[in-house]
This record gives sequence, C-alpha cells and structure tokens, in this order.
Amino acid sequence: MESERRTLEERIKREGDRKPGQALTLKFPVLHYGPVPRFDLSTWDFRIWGLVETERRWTWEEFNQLPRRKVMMDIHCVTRWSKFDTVWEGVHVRDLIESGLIKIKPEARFVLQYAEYGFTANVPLQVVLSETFLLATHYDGQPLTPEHGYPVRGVIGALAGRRAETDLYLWKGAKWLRGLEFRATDTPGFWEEAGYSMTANVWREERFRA
Ligand SMILES: Nc1nc2c(c(=O)[nH]1)N[C@H]1C(S)=C(S)[C@@H](COP(=O)(O)O)O[C@H]1N2
Ligand SMILES: [Mo]
Repeated sequence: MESERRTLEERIKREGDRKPGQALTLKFPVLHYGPVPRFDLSTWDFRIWGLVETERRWTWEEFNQLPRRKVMMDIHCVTRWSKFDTVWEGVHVRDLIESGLIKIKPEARFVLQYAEYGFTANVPLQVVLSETFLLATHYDGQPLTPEHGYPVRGVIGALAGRRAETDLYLWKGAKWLRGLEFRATDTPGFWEEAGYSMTANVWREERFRA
C-alpha cells in the first residue's frame, strides 16, 4: 500500500499540485465529533426550509425518488490528508431546482446544513450549486457506511485539474444530514464556532478563523 501511495504521489507531482499543503492517503479516515447516530427509517426525514418558495419534507422513500447524479472528485481534509478521484452518488441541489422540486428565493446567499444531534455546517449558496457539492447517499458504488454519514451526507470536493473558488475542505459537508436552510446571511456552524474558517477554501489554505 505504501509503495502504491508513493507511486501515485509522484504521478500527481508531475501533473501539478492537486493537494496544497496536504499528504495523499489511500485510506478513508473517519473524523467527527460525538457518537455515530443510528438511522431510524420511521422517523427520518429530509427538510428544505428558509428562503425557498415552498418548504419541503421528504421521507427516506421520497428522498430516493429524487433525481440523482454521480460525481468524481478530490477531497481535502483540514487535518492535511487528501484523497483523489473519489466517486460519490446522490442528489444535487441544482437538479432539484431544474426539475421544479424546489425554488430558491433571490435573497438566499448561504446555506446551513443541519445534521443529527444539532450539528451544523455553513456554506455559501454558490458552493451548494457547484458541481462538486452533493447530498451523497453512496461512496465508491456502495451505500455510505454509518461512520461516513449513512444514509445521507453533504460532501464537497474539487475537480482534478481545476481550481475553483467553491473548492472547500471536507468538514464543510455534514454527515448524517437531515436538512438545508437557505439564508440571506452567513452564520458559523459547529466547527466554525470552534475556530475553523468560515470560508475554508483549499487553495488559499483557509483552515482557521483569523
Ligand atoms: N455530522 C457531522 N458531520 C461532520 C463532522 C461532524 O463532526 N459531524 N465533521 C466534519 C469533519 S471535521 C470532517 S473532516 C469530515 C470527515 O468525513 P469522513 O469521516 O467521512 O472522513 O466530516 C465532516 N462532517
Ligand atoms: Mo475535519
């Protein structure tokens, strides 16, 4: 595994830097605060509220009928590991808008993700609408494992070979996600309250709050 990792790291170095101030990993570390919540099909719902024309509430069965996408991207953790070419599948907010399932009000500029146990993560609306933000149900062709956010997590990454303003560290995706609030103003989430960056851009290495 170590030689495989080194070969990949060398290839990447030749391709140009895809991991600013980061080390490459082939593993998938687990990182979060608190216990792993248990999924209860009978009470689980996914809610959309705030600056939208009509609030939505979907059961797990309904959530699974929503339009779906597959995205391949690099993910970057603020604890300095990166993982390349990870494949995620799930629901994209842009597809919800385009299929008329949700309508966002023009005043909306930020989104607060709400997860189990009151965990929150704040992101600009622009990030939620970018290609690389997904309400993911699957990783690497399989349903998410409980520790990585089953049944749904927000996930944010970067496309290989493209540096975008919307490329944020992985903590900006909430595991065990239960809803999205569309807002006019930004507000710190759980890790942001603890001192992490509000903006979290990976290319500018925005790790902590100034
Ligand atoms: N609900 C919840 N989501 C969370 C966190 C958390 O503490 N609770 N931690 C974040 C952090 S700091 C990181 S790095 C990623 C880690 O995702 P992983 O465990 O799948 O690697 O989840 C993010 N999402
Ligand atoms: Mo993290």
